[in-house]
Amino acid sequence: LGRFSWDDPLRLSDQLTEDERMIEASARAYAQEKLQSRVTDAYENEQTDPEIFREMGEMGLLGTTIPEEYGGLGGGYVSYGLVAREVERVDSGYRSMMSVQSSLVMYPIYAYGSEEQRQKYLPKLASGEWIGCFGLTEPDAGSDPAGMKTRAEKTDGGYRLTGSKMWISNSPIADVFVVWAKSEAHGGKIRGFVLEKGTKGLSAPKIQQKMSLRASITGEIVLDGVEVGEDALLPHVEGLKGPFGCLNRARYGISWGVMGAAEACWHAARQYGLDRHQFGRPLANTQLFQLKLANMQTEIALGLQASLRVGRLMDEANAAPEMISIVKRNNCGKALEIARHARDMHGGNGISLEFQVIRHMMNLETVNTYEGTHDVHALILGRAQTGLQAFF
Ligand code: TGC
Ligand code: FAD
Repeated sequence: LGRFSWDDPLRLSDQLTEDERMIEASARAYAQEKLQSRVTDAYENEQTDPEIFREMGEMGLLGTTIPEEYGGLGGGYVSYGLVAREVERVDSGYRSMMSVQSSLVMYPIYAYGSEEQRQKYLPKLASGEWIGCFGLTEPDAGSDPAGMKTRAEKTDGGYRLTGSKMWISNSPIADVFVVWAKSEAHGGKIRGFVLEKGTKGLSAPKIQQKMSLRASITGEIVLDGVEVGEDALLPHVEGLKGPFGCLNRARYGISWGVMGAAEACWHAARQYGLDRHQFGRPLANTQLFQLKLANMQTEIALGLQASLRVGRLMDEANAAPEMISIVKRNNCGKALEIARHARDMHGGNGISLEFQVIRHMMNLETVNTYEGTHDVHALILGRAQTGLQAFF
């Protein structure tokens, strides 16, 4: 008979390669030693430390899947997922900072950029010297990005961009802006542009009073007739498949990340139940408490197996976007439910930042919404099995 570990019930760690285990261990060490100690203050005071990008860069946590010649790690998608899980075990906001940089900024420059763009931007993004952001969502175009109003007009030798982007992670501290706009010169098709901080007409005001993801700064991107050269255009993609190609990777990473947040909540609830006594016995000695722990353990073990399967298929270049919708939707929804139960199992203490679980719970509200809401992914999966489009 095989052994059973309560915290790795299906023995995920046996399914990893030696390299993957090493990347996992170094991401865990960094996250626990450097991030865990500052997260409560960062969340309470709504502060994002840009130094974190440099630290992650030094640890090789940015651009995990980007080839080494551009400063990346040259690793696979399972490694990327493991990094996301370790960082989000501490905070979804820190994982957001990492995944925007890796999947939404470095990936499109690598996959759709010219050789000059790759050389210019990727090494500095990999080291964390430059911070990137990704502007797709607009005030009136969230779940329906095809409805974007931002446009690029042709000028002599380049483009003029006008419009605004909303809810953009990292934007107020970003050096590099990957922005999607409808380009008149390309028949109104959506094209990607790489903009730089300091360009006239480009600003990125911070969004205040967020009650979720407070350790990760979020802002707008205002494009007030921003003039750029031809070299700002990402030459190798057009249409919505450009941003969606990036989102596939970020959504996949999120499916691992949220399992890290869920594990943190589960472990905290278990420990609290062992330590806290009511009615003359530990809370963990009650049937209801154990039922909730068993549910958490089961959902996390299954969710991780599903993400591992999709990751292996991504490494074979054989994963379909619908598979990613399954794991993004399931794992976010389950992680949020687990965080809410963990909050309840902590009683009154559960509402204090000191006990961590309410922070994860609040964060997971965002993660369940961004990168395609829980319901939008249901509609993607509904369309794939009925052939019927139910978005409109
Ligand atoms: P639809 O007609 O389905 O597709 C239009 C074109 O796009 C292609 N496509 C994809 N390509 C690659 N991967 C995918 N997953 C793709 N999905 C669609 C499709 O083949 C087609 O190509 P072509 O060549 O035929 O034109 O598009 P639709 O307008 O009907 O879209 C429907 C819907 C709802 C699926 C889609 O718009 C959607 O997923 N909405 C959600 C929007 C979203 O996820 N936004 C995320 C913004 S970024 C963000 O949240 C970052 S947070 C990061 C952080 O802080 O961690
Ligand atoms: P809406 O699209 O208005 O949806 C509102 C509700 O209506 C949801 O429940 C949704 O499921 C539902 N709904 C929508 N359409 C349908 C339909 N057809 N049928 C049934 N129900 C429907 N975007 C970026 O581009 N870059 C970023 O870096 C980024 N970072 C973010 C960071 C944070 C903290 C947050 C909160 C968001 C971020 N986003 C980013 C934006 C995010 O992707 C959007 O919020 C998300 O796609 C949902 O869009 P929306 O907010 O406009 O909601």
